[in-house]
Amino acid sequence: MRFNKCNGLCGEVTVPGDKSISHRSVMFGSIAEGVTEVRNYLRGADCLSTISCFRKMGIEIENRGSVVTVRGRGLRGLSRPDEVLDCGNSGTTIRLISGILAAQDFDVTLTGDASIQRRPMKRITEPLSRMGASIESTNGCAPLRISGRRLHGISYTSAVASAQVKSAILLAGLYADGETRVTEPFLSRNHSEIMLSHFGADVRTEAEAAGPASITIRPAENLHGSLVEVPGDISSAAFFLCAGLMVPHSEILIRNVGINPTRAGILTVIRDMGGDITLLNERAGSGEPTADILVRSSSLRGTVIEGGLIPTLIDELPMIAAMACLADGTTVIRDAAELKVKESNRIAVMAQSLTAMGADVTETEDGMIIRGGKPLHGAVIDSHSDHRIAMTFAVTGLIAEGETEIPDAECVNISYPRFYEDLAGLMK
Ligand code: SPQ
Repeated sequence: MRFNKCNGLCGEVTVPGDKSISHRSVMFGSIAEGVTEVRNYLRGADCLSTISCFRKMGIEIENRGSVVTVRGRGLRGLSRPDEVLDCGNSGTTIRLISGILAAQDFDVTLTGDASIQRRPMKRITEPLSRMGASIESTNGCAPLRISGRRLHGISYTSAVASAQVKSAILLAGLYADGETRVTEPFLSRNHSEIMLSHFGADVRTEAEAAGPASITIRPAENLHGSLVEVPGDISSAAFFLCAGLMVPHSEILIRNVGINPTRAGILTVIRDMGGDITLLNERAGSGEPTADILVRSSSLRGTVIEGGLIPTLIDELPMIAAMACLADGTTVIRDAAELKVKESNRIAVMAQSLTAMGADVTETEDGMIIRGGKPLHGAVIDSHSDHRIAMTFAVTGLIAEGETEIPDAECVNISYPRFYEDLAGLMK
């Protein structure tokens, strides 16, 4: 796909449902009793992988339009799949399902695409093994061969603030003897805690402001199916937020965006950079706060992004890094080494690709230093089949001189199948 300089982006856009919340609604609905109705389910490839895995374990899941209905069979109601469970490109699917499968009374193998088979799984297999799980892996990566076992609660301190690690352990904790406690250096996205409570689990959080957080779960007798209204994904909205700020003469209203504070760090960064955004119509749905966001083109200044802010905007950092190229002054991103183990090494890919477009970017061990203000020019960008990289450069191509080409642009299907149509719909 090719992108050229644009004169302005104007109008309204409604981004698709939140990926993290969509995954969890089907997973938790499958092990709950009764029906879970999910509205605004994300129909991206990752969330379809989650549906496919649970169908293979005997769960009836209807998928009509944006409503998904899950007929849960209870904590012990999954059946042994006849085949390997393919999690596709989805880290959330493979890591969270592992926590559930560790406690079943059958054996199962989980795998995924080439990217998933490179991503680290020791971060979940190690704590789950401590709980009594039996998991074999190849050099700490997928495929994972899980033999269900009786589990016991543990108190675990995670080196990384990762919602996938935390959620895998909490899900195993539902089945364990005794309490399970996970401590993370900073609170990562808390959709599992919110939704598990909503489904009747006993989950408690103790979090220090900008410090460690501990989450405790008690074993459950059962969960009850529920209605889940999925807000729009702030990680998808991020591309329009930054596009609106970066492209001159723009004004975009982004409707129904989830603004859970554990996800909304990008709003803090935009304000720190002097960006013009306004939150309208703030409301709460299924425990997840939502708002419409109005964004206008702005002159931006550099900032420092670090510490406890990082987990609240981890997936937005590629887009933020590109936006920082336009800012006055230097932007420093640190404490973000986790970016190296996503769908691609997002530090290396961003530094190389932005440099190819003329930006002044230095790659560091745990982030980037971006000296803003250098004019950007078009380039051919290898997205490494990473949806967030492809969307970042589609937006960056709108402010560069000349043409930007993204050859494997269709990888946006992972989280935002209509992305290019929605972006084109805003062009003047
Ligand atoms: O699911 P996957 O592939 O890991 O997706 C990504 C993404 O960019 O969409 C990361 F590559 O999002 C993760 C996110 O980075 C989704 C997620 C979740 O739903 O729990 C949590 C974050 O990962 P982590 O490792 O920090 O928990």
